[in-house]
Amino acid sequence: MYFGKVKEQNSDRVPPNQRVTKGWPVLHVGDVPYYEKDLSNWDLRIGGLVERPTVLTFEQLMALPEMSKTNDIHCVTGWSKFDNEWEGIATRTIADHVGIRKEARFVMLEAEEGWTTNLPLEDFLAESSLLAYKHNGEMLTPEHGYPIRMVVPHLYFWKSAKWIRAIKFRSENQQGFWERNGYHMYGDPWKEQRFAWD
Ligand SMILES: Nc1nc2c(c(=O)[nH]1)N[C@H]1C(S)=C(S)[C@@H](COP(=O)(O)O)O[C@H]1N2
Ligand SMILES: [Mo]
Repeated sequence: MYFGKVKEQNSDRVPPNQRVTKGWPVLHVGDVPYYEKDLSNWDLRIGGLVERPTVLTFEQLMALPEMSKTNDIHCVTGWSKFDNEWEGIATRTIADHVGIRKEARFVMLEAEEGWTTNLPLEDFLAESSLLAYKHNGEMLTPEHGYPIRMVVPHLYFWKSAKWIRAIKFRSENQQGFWERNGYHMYGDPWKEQRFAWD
């Protein structure tokens, strides 16, 4: 049977105006934090509209059940990277640990140096969302978010905070760093929601 010109491989996996990269670009504002394996001063604060505001040490976080997910990521600057295997903690596990109150509708993620990004609670809790510490079998490098980064693969990758230090549950949707600087409040790559006016 003849199907005509072979369809561009994986074209249904590439959101509009993205190109697939094999490498893994490093993208952020500010300085990379280097912990030199000493995480004694590191913690993750989980608060806002929760039943049990919690501060987790790295060890306490590692004691939570782990999971792995494989997915594609899409950066707003135009690159996509396929088949990233992440290991970490399901956001659902975090949510159960602190007990999210019913008024909570949105989440603010806070990283080192006060960098922030916002997303709806539903997207934070999506089955594919996780707090990751490994990528393709290796601990994250400092440049890619060591010790822990957020991964929300179904939104543009700026929602996936590297060096995450706090998760705050909110009733209102507030702007994070890039959202204040003209980027979209939601950031769906399939709808090309790059900028506030998209
Ligand atoms: N803390 C922090 N996280 C961040 C950013 C940042 O500037 N600071 N940039 C975001 C953007 S725009 C992208 S595309 C991804 C890049 O992740 P990578 O460098 O591991 O590819 O991190 C996201 N997370
Ligand atoms: Mo990005």
